[in-house]
Order: sequence, then C-alpha cells, then structure tokens
Amino acid sequence: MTNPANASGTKTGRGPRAVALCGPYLSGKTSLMESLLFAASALPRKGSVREKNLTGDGSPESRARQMTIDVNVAQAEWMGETFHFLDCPGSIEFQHETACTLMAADAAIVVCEPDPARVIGLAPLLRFLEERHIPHLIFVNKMENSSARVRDLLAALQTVSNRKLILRQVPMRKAAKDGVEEITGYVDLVSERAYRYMPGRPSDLIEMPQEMLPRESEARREMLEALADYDDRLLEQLLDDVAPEKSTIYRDLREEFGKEQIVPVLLGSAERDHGIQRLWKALRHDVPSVTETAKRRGLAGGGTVIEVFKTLHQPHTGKMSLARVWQGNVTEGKSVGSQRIGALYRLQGSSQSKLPQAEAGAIVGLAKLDTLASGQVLGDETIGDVRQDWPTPPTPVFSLTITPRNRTDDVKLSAALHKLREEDAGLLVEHRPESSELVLSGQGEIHLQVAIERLGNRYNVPVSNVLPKVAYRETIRRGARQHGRHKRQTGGHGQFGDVHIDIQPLQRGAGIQFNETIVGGSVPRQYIPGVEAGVRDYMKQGPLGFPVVDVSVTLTDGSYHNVDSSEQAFRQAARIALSEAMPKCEPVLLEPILKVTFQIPNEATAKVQRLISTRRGQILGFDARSGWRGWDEVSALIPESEMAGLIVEIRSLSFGVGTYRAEFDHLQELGGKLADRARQQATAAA
Ligand SMILES: Nc1nc2c(ncn2[C@@H]2O[C@H](COP(=O)(O)OP(=O)(O)O)[C@@H](O)[C@H]2O)c(=O)[nH]1
Ligand SMILES: [Mg+2]
Repeated sequence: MTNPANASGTKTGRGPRAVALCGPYLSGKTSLMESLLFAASALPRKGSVREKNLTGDGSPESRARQMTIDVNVAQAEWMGETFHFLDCPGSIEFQHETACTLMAADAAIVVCEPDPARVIGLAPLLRFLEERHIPHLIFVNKMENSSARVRDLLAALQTVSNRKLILRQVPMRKAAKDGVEEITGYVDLVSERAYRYMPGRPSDLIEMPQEMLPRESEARREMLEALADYDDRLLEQLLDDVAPEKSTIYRDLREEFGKEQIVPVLLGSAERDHGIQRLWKALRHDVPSVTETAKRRGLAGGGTVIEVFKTLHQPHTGKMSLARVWQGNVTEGKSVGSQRIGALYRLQGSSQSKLPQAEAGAIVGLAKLDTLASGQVLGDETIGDVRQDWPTPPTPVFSLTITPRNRTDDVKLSAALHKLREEDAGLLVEHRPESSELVLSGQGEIHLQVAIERLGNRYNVPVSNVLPKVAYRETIRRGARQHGRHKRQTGGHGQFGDVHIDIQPLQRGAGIQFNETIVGGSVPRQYIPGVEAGVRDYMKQGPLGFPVVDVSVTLTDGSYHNVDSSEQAFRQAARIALSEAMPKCEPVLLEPILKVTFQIPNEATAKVQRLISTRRGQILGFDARSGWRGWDEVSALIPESEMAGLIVEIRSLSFGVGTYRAEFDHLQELGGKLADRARQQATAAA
C-alpha cells in the first residue's frame, strides 16, 4: 500500500498542528469537530447539536442558541500526531472572533453546505484566508441528503474563490427506493480507490465500480491539470500522456496547498461520519507544520515565541489567555518576553486540565496573566509585540444604549465591560457625554444580546437596553435683535445685568459664535465673559429642545449698575434675551445624515437600492467592489434616524454577508411630521 505520508516527506515528531474550522453558521463545523474527535478516539461517545452534548459550545449563551459564540478548542491524535482544532463561530456577527482564531491556525477547513445558491456566504471568509495566505480546504458537509451535482457545486464554489479548487473525491450514488439518489461512498481521485460509506465506522475499500470510470477519469484529469499550473514537470507529463507517479501528486498537493495556491475540496457528512477518514488523511499529509506557519506569519525568531489569540474570563479560573506556542516551549514559571508564565492548561471543549509544559505547535491556556491581551506576542526583543497582520475589528453596525438596572452598579458595570472587551475586541463601548448614554456597539443583535446576557449572568450586572438617541440639533432660519434685563432687589445686594444682542443664523458647520461690539464701556469688560457664558448655557437646549448649532450672537450694547452688577447677573440677562428671541427666529430641527457605503453581492444590489429609498436615503453611486468578483459597493446618504435595524435587513437581502460602513456626513433640516415625531420621541425618552 502506498503510504502518502512518506511520499510527501511527512514525519512525526515535528510538533502539534492547529486546524481551524470555519464557514457559514449552521454548516456543521461544531458537528464536524465532534466527528473528527470521535474518529480519532478522542471521545468515548459522539455528541450532537440536538442533544446539546457536543465537545464545543458549552457556554450557557451558546447552549441556549445552539450556536458557537467563542472559539471551541479540542485536540486529538491521529496516527501518532497531535492536532489542535479551533472551531470558530460562523455567524458574521462574531467574525472578529473567527478572524483572530484563524491567525493561530496552520490551515483552515472551510465547512459549507452542498447548496450552490448559498456559496456566496463563503465570500468574506475566503477573501480573508486569501489575503493572509492561510492554507485552506473546503469540506462540503451534509452530503448525505443532497441531490446537488458536485460538478455544479464546484462551479459555484469556484466563482467565490480566487484560488483554483481541486476536487479530491467524486461521490458514488445509487437510486434509492423513492427515486431519490443516495450517496453510497466516494472515489478518491489520487489513489483511484473506491470506498463505501459504512454507518458508524470507517468506510470499506471496495472494487471500483465500472460505471464510475468515466466520471473518475474526467475529474482526475481536471485535478492533475490544476496541479500542473504550478508544476511544469507534471504539465509535460500530462501533455505527453505519461501517467504521473502518485508520489508526485501527493507532493504537489501538499506543496501547493501549503503555499495556498490550490484549495482541495472534500465531501462528507459530519452527522453520519462520512468522509471523515479521508479528511483526517488530508490533514495529516497536507497541513503545514508550526515552523512553516511561524515563518509565514513572521514569527520565527530566537527563543520561545507565544502569541495570544483569545482571552477568556471564567467564573472559576479567572482570566485565561489562549495562545499558540510558535517556537520553543513553555513551562510554568518560565519567563517569556516580559511575562512570567503561570499555570498552563490544556483545553478540551469546556473541560480543562493542568499541563506541565507545552511544546511548539501547541494551543495552550495561560492562567491569570492580567496584563496580556489578545494579539500580543511574547518572545525576545527581535520578535516585538502585536503583529501587523493582526485583524482589526470591523466597524460596528449595531448599537444599544445600556443602563444598569441597579443604580449602584456603575463601577461593577465598567469592570465587567472591560472584561467583555478583553474577550472580544469587536465590542465597542462609548460614553456619550451630551446625552449621558453608555452605548455598546458591535456586529448585530445577537452579538450585543450575548454581551448583555453575560453582563447579567456572569457578572451579575443586569442592564436594560434601548436604541441610542439620535443626535438631533436645531438652528434658526432668521435673525433678531433682543433686549434682555435681569434685575432683582433682595435685601441688601441686588442683581443687575442688561444686554442688547443681535442674533444671526450661520452656515452649516459654523457652530456657536459669540462676538461683541461694545463701545464706551456700556457693558464693562469684566462682565462680557458672563454674557458669553449665558449664551452658551442657553444654546445647550434651544426652543425645540435640542442643542443649538450654527448661530452667531453679538453683544451690541447694554447697561450696568455700580453696585448690583456682576458676571452672574449678566449671564442671566443673556439667557433671558435668548429665550425671548430664539423662538421668534424660525427655529428648525437638524438631523444627522450619514454617508453609508454598502458592500453586497450584486444579486442584492437592486434590493439594497430600493431599501435605501424606503429609508429616505439618497444614492450617491455604485461600483464593482474591487478585488471581490460579483460584489458591488453602493454609497448613499441616509438619515441616522433611519439606520435602526438596517443591518438586519441588509443581511437578509444578501445571504447574511452584506455589510456597510457608516460615518457622519452632515446635518440637514428636517420639517413637517417627521420633525414633530422626532421631538415627541425625544421628550418621551427624556
Ligand atoms: N443533515 C446533516 N445535518 C448536519 C450535519 N452536520 C451538522 N448538521 C446539523 O446542522 C446544524 C448545525 O450544526 P453545527 O455543527 O452547530 O453547525 P455550525 O454552526 O457550523 O457549528 C445542526 O442541527 C446539526 O445537527 C450533516 O452532516 N448532515
Ligand atoms: Mg458551531
């Protein structure tokens, strides 16, 4: 029997490898990890999503949703070699978690469903893997009840991949009783062997069915031609009709996969354990070693190198930094870079056990290193800190204002938020002083709901949440002159301030301006700052109830009293003048308008354009998204008040993958019923 491992030069004793499972939500990543662990005898029995007893997804928030939220870590041994699996969340709302996890992997398994209509959902992930040259293969899961032709699926997948896809196996089918075709096994295109799927155990090697030969040789030819793109000798052999050695094919597969030139495609079913042995073999032969990956990441230096890719805060153990040992090894008490390493843990799903040491390649939990953050690299000075390629969190698309239910919880809340942000840098916390709101932002409703649940369940700081207030402003349409006097006689000392002001509207963006044209000391110098202070006080809330912008106020004249005048009295006089005058200046509401750039598959472009118009948006233009085949970028101006829940609709129009960036653009007058409604809502919320 050919041993491909030897043929490709793979040897044991080169350290554990790390493989990430990624792909759209519900494609079966967590189930596939279970199946891989089970096949490697790392589990006594196989769990399932339905029974909520998987190795992964152990947190209460995960269990409740049957959804991966934090990366699941587990390891298994296959033919004497250790593999660490990193099962990533699939939901685009947790994409930052996935991005950071992928940085720790030698290779990724992209899990998808056999539905050509859904392959567009893979685009953002494939772009990420391609940009960072992370070797990846595609595992088409749920094949057991799919009637999709693999050929069509492959063609669809190729439209979202910039790398050449290489089909590694073709399915064998037979017509079942009800006329539906059933997949009974597969033919491996390198070894040209046929396997029959067996329930609950590895497939049986069978004789190649005659009827498979035409399809097999066609698919094999395509595979070889794709490999020959990067191997001239193989190309010559193909042109000369010389059958290449299997060892050549295995070597090319390994090398071209490692350089991320090709993307192998495998087929199977996590639920039925189909195709799992074939997948394991591919991992064993083709996944690069930690040394190769450290080189790719620029992390090969002197001494021990560790990188933290995830931070966890756990009720019992406290802070745990999940790290990959890129080089050297770690033991408890050893100093690496600036840190003295404490206890080491091995993680297997939600269970943890202490480790004496961890070698290069291992994924390890480092306990209680308080100052360590995700992305941080520990090593000697040649290595430095956070890598340039470390992912930056995506810009937030969903926000909620949170308030502790218990008024005395403010301090506890900020400590808890700090921990949540350490776990997930994709969560943003912002204090808006003007509205005294604490705003939590992230990638969608579930992303924020999970954070809010954790505040309550884990940190015992229940919070309530509402949509953040829209930052309305107001201004005036015409000017006025006004006299304002503050005079009070109480007992001994009185108060006296007296001003004449000239109010004028200014252009958008000018802000509040204060001037004075006092001659002859009608308002003594020392009282003028009082007048300005009074103006600024008033402008915090104009006649419509919002902060006033773009108005100039000029102090033109006034009078004073030798004994009773004071800065305070002039401040009051200015306020009185403005509250009389401003309602007569045709006040008008201003609403913030955002410039929003949508990034969407072009099947969704027309729908997104319609959606923009229903939200009072104005389309500025659209263009092909550069580097993203089949995607568009649409830019538009949209009122901030129309943005609530927009991301939810965009995703539902775009197979879950559409997104946008938004930034403040300008303030725009708002009149009529919409202005009335905005005012009502603001007063109701206050
Ligand atoms: N029919 C079928 N269902 C599967 C298969 N693998 C997983 N599932 C189901 O797909 C759903 C999502 O599985 P899960 O592993 O949580 O997906 P993830 O979001 O990618 O981690 C669950 O209901 C699984 O039982 C499979 O091979 N065939
Ligand atoms: Mg999952």
